Amino acid sequence: MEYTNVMVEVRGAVGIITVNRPKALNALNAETIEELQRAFTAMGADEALKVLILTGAGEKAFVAGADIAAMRDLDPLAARAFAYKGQQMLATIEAVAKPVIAAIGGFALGGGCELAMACDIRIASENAKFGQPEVNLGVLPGFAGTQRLPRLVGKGIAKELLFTGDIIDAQRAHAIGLVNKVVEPGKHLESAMEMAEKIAGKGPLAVRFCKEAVNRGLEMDMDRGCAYEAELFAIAFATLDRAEGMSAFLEKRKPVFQNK
Ligand code: DAK
Repeated sequence: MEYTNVMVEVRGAVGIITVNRPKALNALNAETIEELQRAFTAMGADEALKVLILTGAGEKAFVAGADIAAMRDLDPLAARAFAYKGQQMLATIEAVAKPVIAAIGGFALGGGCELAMACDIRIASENAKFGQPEVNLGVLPGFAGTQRLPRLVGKGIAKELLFTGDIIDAQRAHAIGLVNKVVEPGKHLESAMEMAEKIAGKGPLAVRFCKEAVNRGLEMDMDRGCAYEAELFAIAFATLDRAEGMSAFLEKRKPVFQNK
């Protein structure tokens, strides 16, 4: 598959997707969004891949936001098409049936912060910076930042960041729960790989059901969420991997999961 703004790489059971426009700090134009959509759809459907990592090329940025130069002259209809493209791409990341880890070095601003929030887990380098600076441009976040940020960090802190447009460092992002882990400068991809390989060794269907249970369950009340979990638990009992996992434990050996 041909890509211009994105690079894809496979390392064992891990697929790495890199936004590759370092001269524009990996800002998202329509072509990049469309290529990310294709890359996540293709790697999401590849059964050999158990975990995906999303990162940005160069040392300065994960993604510095939507491409302001490309957005400036959009008419309302083109802006709507751009919004749909972006929303569809983030929905694809969220729905892909395997974990997606964002490995963040440098700026994750605006659409870049929203992209990171659509991933399941965020690992940041100490030099990473986060923010929703859209109010500086006279707009509000358009890739669901007003929805995902409060769900991750709570209403009060989300409003502070949205209203002020402040840019925060990796330590504060960690303290408020925006990122899972902060690592030495430049080690974000390595650390994401380590976590990806650990997850790739687990029962892939069980991991997939965990992602589905958390994502869907959070849209439900507690009773329905628990009922949904019970349904997925029942389905897990129909898998070969469940039988293998339990037998391996009782036989004191490592399980060999088949994704079946
Ligand atoms: N778009 C386009 N180009 C960008 C960019 C961006 N977001 N961010 C940086 N660049 C470009 C710069 O123009 C510069 O290009 P050249 O001048 O070299 O050609 C190059 O990258 C290097 O940037 P700087 O020279 O500015 O580097 P500095 O280290 O001085 O500053 C910075 C780094 C990240 C603080 C600064 O570049 C900056 O403030 N960038 C803008 C950050 C920002 O405001 N991001 C939010 C963008 S708004 C929507 C959905 C989503 C969105 C909107 C609508 N719909 C549903 C319709 C999302 C909106 C956003 O993300």
